[in-house]
Amino acid sequence: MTFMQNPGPSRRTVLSTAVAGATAAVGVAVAETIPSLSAAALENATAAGPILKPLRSDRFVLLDTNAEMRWDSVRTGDRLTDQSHLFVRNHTSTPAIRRGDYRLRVFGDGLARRRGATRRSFTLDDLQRLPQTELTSVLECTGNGRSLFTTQQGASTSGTAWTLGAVGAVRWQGVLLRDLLERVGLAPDAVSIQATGLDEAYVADGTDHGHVRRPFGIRKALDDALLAWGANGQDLLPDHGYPLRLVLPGWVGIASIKWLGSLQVSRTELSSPWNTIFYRMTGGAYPADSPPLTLNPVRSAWQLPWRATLAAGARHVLHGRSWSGTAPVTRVEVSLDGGASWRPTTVRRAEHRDQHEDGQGSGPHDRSWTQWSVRWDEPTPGSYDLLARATDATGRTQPLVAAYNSAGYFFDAVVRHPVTVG
Ligand SMILES: Nc1nc2c(c(=O)[nH]1)N[C@H]1C(S)=C(S)[C@@H](COP(=O)(O)O)O[C@H]1N2
Ligand SMILES: [Mo]
Repeated sequence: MTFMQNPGPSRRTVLSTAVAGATAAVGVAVAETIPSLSAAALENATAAGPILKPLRSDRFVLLDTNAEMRWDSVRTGDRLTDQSHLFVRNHTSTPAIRRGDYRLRVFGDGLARRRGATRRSFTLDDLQRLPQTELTSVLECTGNGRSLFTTQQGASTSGTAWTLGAVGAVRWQGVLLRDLLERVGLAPDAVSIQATGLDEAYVADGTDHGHVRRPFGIRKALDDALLAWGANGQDLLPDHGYPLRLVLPGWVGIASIKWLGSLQVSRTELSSPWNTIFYRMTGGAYPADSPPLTLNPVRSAWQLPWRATLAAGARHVLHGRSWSGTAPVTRVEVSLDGGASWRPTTVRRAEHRDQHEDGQGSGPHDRSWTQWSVRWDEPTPGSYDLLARATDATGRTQPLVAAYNSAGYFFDAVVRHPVTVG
């Protein structure tokens, strides 16, 4: 997958629009929802907690050091997920990092050997002088939907018991990793890059695994990997990686390392516990050497409370969203009778195109989720399971049963969403 020429808006138009939008949006968000996190407060922050942003109970469900978005709080008009509503997955705690102290270190034997000084430590100002890019992607935890292995398939797993809310769609602002690597210089035989976070070391069951980090291949690095300082036109919130995070579009959430401290570029394959122990399939029918997980599967959710009550005899329009790590979702069918019969939905693609400042990298990528709706006229009283099944542009779809694995990754089965009509 490469970017293609795009005769779309000029780079200046795109960026000045984005900056103007950002200024307006930040003012609103700071005043209304995050009063304690003004720009000044971010610079002077000293305290760190598991999660710093407000977590209203009508928006989030708290799960240990994590928080998931409630699907019944998603409004149809909101195509993207505001950071104030975005799920948080923290292995430890959100660190307080001052913009002025921040440096991204780039090192390793996969960098070209050059005479003289090569810049290998970047401030945020340095990075923001490189060509800027905007892209939209769905950020989703590998374990999203995990609790459904238990509630729907009667199997027990380890890990955070998410329902379906460890997901959001975000328009990111940043610099493509390939633009940074071009400037630093890449060895022709570089194969692997390891991204490491600045949050504290992760200790589990008495084992210190070190800083959260995960390697990825050079192909993804040179394709669409983004170093992001902005989300939907605002600075990243501390919980989402301020001042800089990696974004690997379409890939499992763990690949998008927050509070990015360093990138090790290597001529040999790198590894970390996050691709050897965690985030690969174990148990069930999987072989012992199942590879590290990369692309997310296809999933769907209804914008309804779990066990929602709907009025009998009324005319309803039900809404939901579907997404896939591989390609846009193009078709969604639903069953309103527990799977006995299926009908098509009306789908609305969001059409978020990438925008690259130098005009060269602008591409036809569109990796946001797909919104859909279906009418349900005059249902009769009773208990129902609502089912939604999405298919992406490559033909990948959702099975009726998700493949069991002991860590509960990739619950991609069609979910049976219970509602009562009364
Ligand atoms: N440094 C660091 N990066 C991280 C994590 C973390 O705990 N530390 N969690 C990962 C996981 S498992 C997920 S799903 C996403 C969640 O991103 P969010 O909290 O911004 O929604 O961040 C990833 N990046
Ligand atoms: Mo995750």
